[in-house]
Amino acid sequence: MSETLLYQLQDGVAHLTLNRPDKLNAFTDPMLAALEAALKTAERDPEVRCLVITGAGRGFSAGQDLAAVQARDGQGGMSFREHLEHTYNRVISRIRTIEKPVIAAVNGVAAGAGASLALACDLRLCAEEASFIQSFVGVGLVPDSGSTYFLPRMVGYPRAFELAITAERLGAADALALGMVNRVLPRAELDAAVAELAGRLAQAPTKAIGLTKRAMNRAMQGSLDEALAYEAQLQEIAGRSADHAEGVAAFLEKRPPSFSGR
Ligand code: LHQ
Repeated sequence: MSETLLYQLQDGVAHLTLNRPDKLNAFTDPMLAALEAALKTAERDPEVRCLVITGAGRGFSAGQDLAAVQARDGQGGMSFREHLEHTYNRVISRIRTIEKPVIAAVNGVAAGAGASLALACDLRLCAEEASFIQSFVGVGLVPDSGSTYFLPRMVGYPRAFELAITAERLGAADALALGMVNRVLPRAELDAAVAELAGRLAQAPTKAIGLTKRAMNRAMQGSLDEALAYEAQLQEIAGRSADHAEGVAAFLEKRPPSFSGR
């Protein structure tokens, strides 16, 4: 896909690897463009039924490449709003709207927009040496790329606010205790655990999982009444899928289901 973003499809799982290991996978514009393109490809490809995002080397991502920011400032400054709208926001929106599960395999530090990217994924499996830093305040910025949305919803307002204004480095075990991540594993076991989960999800009823994601995203935004009505609407669609019929048939026939993703 690009030098800075590797893309590999294997057994229904699209692997997206941020690939600037010497800079802890800090984001540059070409890398963000490649990430957006990769997400678009994965969304459109019916062979893809699960996505995994990870980082090459010892980091997940250190967020925006600050050298690139400085270089741009030297050329007369930049509009942060336009930059976010054209790059990060598109990536984050795509992760939330793609109706396939997205796993962040957090292999190391996730800082600034790198932390936001990890938080935007549906599931987070972390290495014991992984950590999360809301680094934005360290460079005089507001948390962006979705962190102000996801973090308070995950850990509650008081802790989220504290993390945002202190840029405290949160280790994997603490992130687990706060409910920010799903599992923490020794680094040597992370890849196998991610492969097992992704493989399982790639065999699961993709339609139902996609609609579950849509429903929960909607529920996080609206009222209970809206959530109940929207669940009913989406269940109407899921209820007509081949995988629903297969799941019911398999249960009644006392055999394991064979889901096709349709
Ligand atoms: C880096 C970076 C980096 C460049 C490590 N850039 N080189 C901002 C602006 C515009 C619009 C959009 O939104 C944003 C959002 C943001 O993401 S703001 C937050 C940006 N990120 C940060 O402030 C984090 C900066 N990095 C760090 O604090 C540390 O590197 C952490 C704590 C992540 C890791 O520390 P260490 O494990 O001690 O590694 P290191 O600092 O030695 O870094 C290794 C190399 O990576 C080093 O390069 P070098 O050539 O000296 O070996 C760093 O300069 C480079 N690097 N982060 N964001």
